[in-house]
Amino acid sequence: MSDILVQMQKDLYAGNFSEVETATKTALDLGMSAPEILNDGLIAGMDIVGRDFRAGDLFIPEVLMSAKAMHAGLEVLRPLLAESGAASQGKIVIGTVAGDLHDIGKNLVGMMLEGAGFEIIDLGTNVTPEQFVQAVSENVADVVGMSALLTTTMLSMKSTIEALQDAGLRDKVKVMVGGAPVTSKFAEDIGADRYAPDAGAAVDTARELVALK
Ligand code: B1M
Repeated sequence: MSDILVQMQKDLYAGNFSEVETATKTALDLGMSAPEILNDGLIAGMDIVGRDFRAGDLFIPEVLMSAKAMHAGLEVLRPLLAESGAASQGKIVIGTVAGDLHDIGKNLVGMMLEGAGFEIIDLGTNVTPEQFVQAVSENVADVVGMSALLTTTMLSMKSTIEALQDAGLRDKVKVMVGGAPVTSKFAEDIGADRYAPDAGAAVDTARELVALK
């Protein structure tokens, strides 16, 4: 792997956000593609952070600094990942479920969907079932996408699907779920239409869901 990506991973780990931002720009100048920098630099760096967080070698303030550094790199890549001249492919309401503040994966999914030509209504993090329902109704969304990173918060996906049912909207909107603890079995169990394991798959899945409407 190139030295710049190795250094980017180290800077991300250390939370050096301006260095990560600069390295992302430099890697682009060197001719690397946005997906290569994303996967082999930023996501690979965050995987190491996740491993050491789990092992108790890193603590929340340090992980927050790494997340800030990841955001700095993602912002540089955003226009490239979101590059597309295509007409709107459909409207997607997206958010991280109630009680959950993890937004890096959700943001990445949003950027990739935007790049594929979807109109994105991003509700942010800690989104309650009621907020999802209101946004789906107001925007007449084709798909609602929910992200969860915690085993405790993924249950809110089920509550949201129930709230959509109660509001009479379930047969009008497709439901896509994702996030590290989510599986296709879980998606099926809670009555979601699809599970997408990563941001690339989310694009294909969203296309498939819109075609089914
Ligand atoms: Co937290 N955290 N965290 N954390 N954190 C995890 C998730 C954890 C696995 C770490 C660990 O123990 N190894 C663990 C969860 C354990 C569990 O429930 N099984 C954990 C924990 C426990 C916690 C706290 C409870 C810690 C505490 O307070 N004691 C706390 C909870 C706060 C809350 O949300 N209420 C907490 C807090 C935090 C920070 C705030 C410090 C920070 C978040 C900052 C931010 O997001 N702005 C943070 C971080 C950064 C992580 C790790 C290290 C990295 C997550 C990440 O951004 N990954 C994470 C460990 C890990 O996952 N390796 C961890 C990179 C991102 C690109 O991947 O989000 O998986 P990911 O997204 C992927 C796919 O999952 C998928 O596509 C994305 C791109 O390919 N995807 C979708 C995601 N959403 C999708 C939606 C779709 C489709 C695909 O359709 C709609």
